[in-house]
Amino acid sequence: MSEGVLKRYASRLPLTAATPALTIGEGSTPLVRSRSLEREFGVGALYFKLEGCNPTGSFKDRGMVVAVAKAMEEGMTRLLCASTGNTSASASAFGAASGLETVVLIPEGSVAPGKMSQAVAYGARIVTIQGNFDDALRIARELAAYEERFALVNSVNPNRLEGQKTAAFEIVDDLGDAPDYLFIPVGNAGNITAYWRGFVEYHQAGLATRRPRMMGMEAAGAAPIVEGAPVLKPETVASAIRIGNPANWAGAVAARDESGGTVDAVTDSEILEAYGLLPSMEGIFCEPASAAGVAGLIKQARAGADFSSATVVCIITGTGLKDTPMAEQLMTRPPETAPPDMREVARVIAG
Ligand code: AN7
Repeated sequence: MSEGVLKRYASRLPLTAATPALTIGEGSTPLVRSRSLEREFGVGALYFKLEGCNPTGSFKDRGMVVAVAKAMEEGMTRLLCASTGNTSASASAFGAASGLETVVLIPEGSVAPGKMSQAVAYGARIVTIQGNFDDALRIARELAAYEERFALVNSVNPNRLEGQKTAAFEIVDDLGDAPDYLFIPVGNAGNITAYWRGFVEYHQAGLATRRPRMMGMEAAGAAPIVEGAPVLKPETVASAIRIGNPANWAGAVAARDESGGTVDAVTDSEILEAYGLLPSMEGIFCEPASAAGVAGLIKQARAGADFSSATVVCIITGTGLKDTPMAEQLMTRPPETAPPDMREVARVIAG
């Protein structure tokens, strides 16, 4: 039986006797070895952490379970978040599971349809904001300060990052040590901040002999950390990381600098290339934003970086089923049709 994040890592989370034992089956996601990209790009050992295997299809569930359990403990009755889609899906699920009302603010026209369907299915109040994610997050922060009993469950909530750091623990628990490099997409920069916290904590506890270089990847049209200034109109095909003013900016910079890593940008065409290589060469179907870390690895390997004796982990942050219209980008041959006759079908296949 799935134990969930709170139970598995209880001693390393900010829990008390009064924290409800909430879980919808999050955490303990697979770490799988690459079968072709590792060889193709000359990596010593390449692994993918499949965060799309969480119950709502993204890594957000790890932090959300802690944030919602703490909100319940504190007597909050409503959850509130701004989201590019995955946070709202996760908040809505945990809200439904714990009997709390959930209000989600999402940028109009920029959320993948699967993520919208999730908020609908879980019964959230959905307000589309006539602006971008950064506008929605600003309003969510103002609203949480203005109205009592709204628990803000964006990654500005410290409990979110506490939960998300457990993915770093799992990687070390699985590999027996930290990897040399961690490639990870960066949007609001909560996840890179949380992973770094997890690796540092395990290293300090003597459970890992080293800490990875943190390799954060922003989308080129939404790369405020790379450019050193907020981006007013962020644009990228990877809607999940279409964020121009990340809330955890300082955390990403600290992770980069303390680990000897980098925050780099990958173009939409680099993202879409990795988004296509993962399913066709590895059997991993993720959403475009989730391919950004892999795109960064490919970019650096092509530029001559030597990973030949390195252990590299790429975080695959969410499932491709969130954004099925995007998969049309991958279509090399449209589906064909045939009458219900074996010979006709054989003729079509032979064509
Ligand atoms: C698939 O759901 O910001 O750098 O509102 O959905 O921690 O923000 C999602 C972000 C990467 C970036 N991959 O993580 C939201 C939201 C996927 C994501 C990120 C997101 P952060």
